[in-house]
Amino acid sequence: MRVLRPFLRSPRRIHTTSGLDTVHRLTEPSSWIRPIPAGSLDGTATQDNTLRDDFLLWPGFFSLEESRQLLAMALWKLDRADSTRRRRRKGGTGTTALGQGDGDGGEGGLQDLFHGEYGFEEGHYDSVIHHYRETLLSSLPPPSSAFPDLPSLMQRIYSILPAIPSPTSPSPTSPSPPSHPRTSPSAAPSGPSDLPAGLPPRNTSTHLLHLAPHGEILPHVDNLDASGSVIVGVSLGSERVLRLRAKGSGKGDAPGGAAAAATSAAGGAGVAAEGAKGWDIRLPSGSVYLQRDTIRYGFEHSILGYEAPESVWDGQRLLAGHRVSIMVRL
Ligand SMILES: O=C(O)CCC(=O)C(=O)O
Repeated sequence: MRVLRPFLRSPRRIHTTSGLDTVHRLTEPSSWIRPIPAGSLDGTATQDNTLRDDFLLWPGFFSLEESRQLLAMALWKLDRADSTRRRRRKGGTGTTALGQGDGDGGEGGLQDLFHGEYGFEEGHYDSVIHHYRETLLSSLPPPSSAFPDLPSLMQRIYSILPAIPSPTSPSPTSPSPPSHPRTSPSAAPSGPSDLPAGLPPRNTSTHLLHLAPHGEILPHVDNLDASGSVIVGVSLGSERVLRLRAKGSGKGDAPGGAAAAATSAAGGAGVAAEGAKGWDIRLPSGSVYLQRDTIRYGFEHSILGYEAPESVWDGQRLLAGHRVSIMVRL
């Protein structure tokens, strides 16, 4: 039996008056979601109603001002974990030029918050993710005028998590600390669920991920040992395309976890694999998506590079720029 999900009945579901805050689904027509191959409406399992709630998108979950606060907090945290920026601060050699890529992204892209050079990880040939910085968010920064509403904004993100992990979640009570969602071990927080507003609920982990304008994330399934059946992503900064592709439907795919997916993705995430079935999802700044169960385990997800043919939407190429995601895993 499926668990009753609080986000379906929560009054917090509606946050703005823009109309973008309504939830979009893979199973319903949406200007933010397009099936692959292009024009197909029967990609693998669109008619399968179990997918109805296994991917949800709120294109306008956060307003521009709210997104600005979240991004300011995320960059503050990421900069503190970025040893190259720490070194530069000490030496006083910081620069105010846009980081690698000179993205624009318009006002909604919040590119004015990105300053100087960043210590991006290149990612090795067999890595899933390229040109990024990442850190765990285990505590909120001290109060600041740059993000006065931070606790309540974080609380809104956590409020869309289901209260109880789905029965399909693998070993949620594993005694060992969870490993990194993609690869290496990490110490994820695991506090009581009645923590003060804005702190991560029990058994969740929250990561901040800064993708450079020239970065991309190749198709993968998150590490099965590192998190359960629900993944929530908040997008801040420049727009990107999220691709969901049925596992094994791409050319050369092998069934398996992230490692197999990463290997099969070596040809590049930007190109639609022959025979791939799934969806491309446009992620504007301030949007929030949730993937769970069938989509979390049966589909690979990737963030396409800007040069990919599919990073064109309604005939216009997305403007390249920096993007930060807040990834919450339950
Ligand atoms: O940034 C995103 O939306 C996706 C991140 C991702 O795929 C990951 O962290 O494994």
